[in-house]
Amino acid sequence: AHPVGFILWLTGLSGAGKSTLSRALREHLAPSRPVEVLDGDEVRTWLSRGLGFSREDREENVRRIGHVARLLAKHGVGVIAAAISPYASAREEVRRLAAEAGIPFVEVFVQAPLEVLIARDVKGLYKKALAGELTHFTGVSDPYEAPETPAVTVRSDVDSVEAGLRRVLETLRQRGLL
Ligand code: GGZ
Repeated sequence: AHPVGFILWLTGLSGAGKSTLSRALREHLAPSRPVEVLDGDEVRTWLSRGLGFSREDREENVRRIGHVARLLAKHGVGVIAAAISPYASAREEVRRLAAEAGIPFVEVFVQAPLEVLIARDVKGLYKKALAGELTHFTGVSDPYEAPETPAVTVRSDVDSVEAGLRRVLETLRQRGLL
């Protein structure tokens, strides 16, 4: 039978582990069903080329990701969206439009304390932001509105990728999406 499409929306700070968790989810799910990852970083090369990090541009980025996610999910794709998506209202808009289209929307909060992200700083962006060289950097010089009622929270500083993966899969299972 046709698989049920859904939107799994990963929100969290830069470096929190959204892309890593997305890849793990894709690898786990892809053998048995259509899956697509929409990663903010990658989306910004194509779909959202030219958009910056102002509130308006981030909202527009999130709106575009949400739109493509709906188009795919409508046809049975399990969509994994990974974007900082710092504004609760923008995430709620995606949720609302998904609901109106009858598409399950599952919000995942990929969480790690800012101190840990600053210490890791894989791309050196936090260092730049803290030095004042990057304005509007989420968590340092730009807001992040944590989800109040995510379907699931993954703590990337405490949980292994495996553990995070299991927790998200369990949530999908509980919702009858796997
Ligand atoms: C946040 C920024 C910024 C600023 C560049 N603020 O961890 P990364 O590096 O690889 O992914 C981040 C990405 C953020 O894009 P999103 O599309 O996820 O953001 S949003 O949902 O808010 O539209 C980060 C990098 O771009 N980056 N400048 N100022 N992250």
